[in-house]
Amino acid sequence: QTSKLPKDFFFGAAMSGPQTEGAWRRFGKIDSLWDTWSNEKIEDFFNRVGSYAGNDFTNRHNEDFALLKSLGLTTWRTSIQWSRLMDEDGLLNPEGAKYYHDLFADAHEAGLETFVNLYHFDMPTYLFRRGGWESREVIEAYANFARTAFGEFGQEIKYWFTFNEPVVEPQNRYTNGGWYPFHRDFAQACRIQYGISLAHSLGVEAFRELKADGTIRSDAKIGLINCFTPPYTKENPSEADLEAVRMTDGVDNRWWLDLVTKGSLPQDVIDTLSARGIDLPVRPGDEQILAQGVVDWLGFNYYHPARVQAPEKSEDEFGNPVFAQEYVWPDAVMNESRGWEIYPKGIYDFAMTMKHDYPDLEWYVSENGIGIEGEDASKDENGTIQDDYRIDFVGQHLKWIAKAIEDGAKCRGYHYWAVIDNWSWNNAFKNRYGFVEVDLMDGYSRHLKKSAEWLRQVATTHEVA
Ligand code: BGP
Repeated sequence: QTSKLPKDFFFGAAMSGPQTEGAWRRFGKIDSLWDTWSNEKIEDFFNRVGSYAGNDFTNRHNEDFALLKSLGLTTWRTSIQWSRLMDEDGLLNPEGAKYYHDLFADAHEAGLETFVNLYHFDMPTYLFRRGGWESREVIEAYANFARTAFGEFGQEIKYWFTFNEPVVEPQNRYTNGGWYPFHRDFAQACRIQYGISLAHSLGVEAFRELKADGTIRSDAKIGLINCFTPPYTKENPSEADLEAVRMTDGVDNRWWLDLVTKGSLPQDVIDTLSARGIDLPVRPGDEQILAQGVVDWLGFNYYHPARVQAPEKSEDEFGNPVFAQEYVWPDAVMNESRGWEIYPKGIYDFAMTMKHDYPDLEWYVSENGIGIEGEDASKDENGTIQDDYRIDFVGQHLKWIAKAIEDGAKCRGYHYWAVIDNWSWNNAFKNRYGFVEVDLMDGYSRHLKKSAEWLRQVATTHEVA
């Protein structure tokens, strides 16, 4: 049965500066943590695979904008790299500013509305060395960066976001230790999550001030993007399983949802952390700062659900408290390339939670996508990648979104990650997400995959067969 999406529902492409731009140390760019970390991986450095090169977007952005347009998309999101817009003295880098003015003008010219996010895991390295999100100086530096960006692009850009997935950086850097500097320290992850919450709120405060004095256009909106992973548990859960759900939901979702709707953090989560010896570095005046964090709308990145149950051990081998343990649902359909469960209904469940708990808040799906390894092997005689699984994946998610909207969800649009293959944090170019292939062996040239024509149909008709 064909599902229909509203006429004013927008389709677009999600991207980030560090994963696409490349142009390392050009236009006055200083290093972000990704540049520094990739530097340590000598092979990638010499092959120019990393945040150095992204997907060659800086050199090809006009071609890419034309491609997005030809696929029926009307919007796109990128991030302004802090390390490109600002210098080490915290002052505007004029070359970086010109870089983004030109980029946004070209997008506009191509007929695309630009959404701007201010932070996509890309801390400037010198600020990381000064304590990162645990340092008040760095939090202030972010507020200064946000204020500078609003001042510079406030008339050009309508849709702003303070952060992409603020929960992921503390998790990947410190809870799981999978990203530089590869430590596992849950208390530190919590302190960082708290620091980002303050930075977000100061960013929103600056936005409101500059909108009130006319620096920012009057129709502009500020939001936050997060991966609000809905947690599920076993059938007939025990008290302890439900407790695992409460804390997973509390730290990953409610923390941010409360911040952006109420201007405060969930007390039950703070109390539970405190009972386990984790106290947030709260200072007098913080409550007033967090109260500024209320946004106009939200972005929701959705890739997979969380399946959690009571942990077997209450501490890991490093002495960190453990509140929940992940498990594989017996009926799970997996994307083996990424190790993520495919569960399209999760998008609907989140939509219904939003409708119920935060009924006034508008939102859009700011990322959703499937990254597959070894797509090359499926090329037909014309060299076109046969990615039917992508059609299936996106189609199913869009159908659940259509149903959610019918049932009253305030979901306004959909951005796919990543319409054009790009560089990824841990996996470089191993898993490919695009409707458009990037051929690394041929100077990053672009080629449509089979699914591109399908996307064009859907985005132009707003119908999903
Ligand atoms: C999201 C990030 C993106 C992107 C995506 C896919 O969490 O916002 O930056 O990378 O996940 O994940 P990955 O590249 O790790 O496969």
